[in-house]
Amino acid sequence: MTFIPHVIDGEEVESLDGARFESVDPWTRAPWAEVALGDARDAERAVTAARRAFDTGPWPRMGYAERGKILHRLADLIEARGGELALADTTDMGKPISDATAMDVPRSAHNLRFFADHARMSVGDLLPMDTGHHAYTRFEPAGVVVAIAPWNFPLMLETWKVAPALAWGNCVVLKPAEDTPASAHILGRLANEAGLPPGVLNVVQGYGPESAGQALTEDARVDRITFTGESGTGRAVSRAAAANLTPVSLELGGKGANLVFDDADLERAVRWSIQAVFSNAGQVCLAGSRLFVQRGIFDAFLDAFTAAADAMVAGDPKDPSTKLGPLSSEAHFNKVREYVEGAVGEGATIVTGGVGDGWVIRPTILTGASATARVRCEEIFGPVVVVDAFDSEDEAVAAANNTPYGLNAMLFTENLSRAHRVAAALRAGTVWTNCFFIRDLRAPFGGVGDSGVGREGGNFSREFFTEPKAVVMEITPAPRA
Ligand code: TXE
Repeated sequence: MTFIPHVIDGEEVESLDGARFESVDPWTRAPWAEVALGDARDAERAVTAARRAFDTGPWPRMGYAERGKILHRLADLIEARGGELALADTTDMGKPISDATAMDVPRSAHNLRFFADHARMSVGDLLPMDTGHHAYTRFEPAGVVVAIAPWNFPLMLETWKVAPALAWGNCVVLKPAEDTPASAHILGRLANEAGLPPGVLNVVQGYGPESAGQALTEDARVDRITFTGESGTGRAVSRAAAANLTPVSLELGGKGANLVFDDADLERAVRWSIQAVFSNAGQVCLAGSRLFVQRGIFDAFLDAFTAAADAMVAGDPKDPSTKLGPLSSEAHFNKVREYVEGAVGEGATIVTGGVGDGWVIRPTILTGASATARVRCEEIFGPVVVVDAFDSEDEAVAAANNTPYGLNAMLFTENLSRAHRVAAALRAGTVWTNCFFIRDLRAPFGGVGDSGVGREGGNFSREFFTEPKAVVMEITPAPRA
């Protein structure tokens, strides 16, 4: 069986106590790899390596251009090894290989290229003062960054965190989710090959609570923690970080609203709405899992939406024609299945969907769910959508905002004023109008309420991963002649 080690201080290593765990392929439902099971001592070893690399190594002292060259080389290697990386994520968590190849891998390379260039071209403020002084800003690396990643977009979210941290001169300890160790390990290996000095990017495998993940959040030598995962876990990470006053960036769960108005382009609204809730088998924090459709087009929309959902090819994620794979693990499959099976008792009608082969849940569309139904209120993280009709714009906005989450929302309309009005009224970190998932990496990304704390992307990543320093200078007046 394949063995997946840690990558610490430039070396591929076992856990100190030699412990291992198995990674299960959710399609075959059989273990496919043995993984080093990191604990607090392995986490401690990785932070020590990162600390040394930061305090005494060349990485934070290099110019942006030189660092950028190495990060671009890493992006080249990601592209060259795209097939292996895509297969790693597909085998670990069941995402369709076509998505991993067309989306996750190119976006991961792009994350590195974008942040390498962004850091190099970034400009700070220069503030001429009336008092005869001037002030300017230096963006100095924060130090040791811990990046804790989830399993739904393994490589893509890991690079989203690692790239800006490295580009700004930090040294990183990455802990991938226990369900998806493989692509992070390859990333660690490629980082060595690209020429990152030892200790600059360390990958510690293992679990979160009372294990490697938690130990990383409690280590006082860590300067920043960036986390993506469940909102409850975000609270635990935040509590641990507070003990050391370590700044955190938290990207948490969501229950995205998708508003389709009468005047929407129906074909476009259906196409994006399908993508929004069924891509990656709905295991997307941004999923548009609450769909509100204006009454005038409700029936026409629901017919077209249901037909498109039924047409999604479900099955073996390694088959390039598959659009919907299994859920990431047995535990997660059981959790989503319980939501679907419980929905009817909560007043819902299952328009289409239900349990498929193995750990597959087919695209599931529910109508009529009660106001307090769990399927309406909780993040399911599966291919399940609750659909409701609405009459007025105000009613739709109020319904969309009726959630503790606020990661993102979508709206479909051809009315320009309404598009801007509703985008402004929605309580969310990102609003997509007539599209979904399109990102400019300069834009802020993050959520309000239970969806997170802070923003990343472009200058927002710069603020988080650096210690901005103000330098104030007095300009001596010219001596009198
Ligand atoms: O997430 P966790 P899980 C949601 C989704 C899913 C649920 C559970 O609803 O069903 O969360 O998924 C590490 N200290 N999302 O269990 O537990 C853990 O090892 C430090 C939403 O995978 O949040 C992993 O690396 N680290 C989501 C990472 O945190 C800890 C993406 C995420 O795990 C830790 C994934 C601790 N105390 C799931 N506990 C999104 N918003 O994108 C866990 N970890």
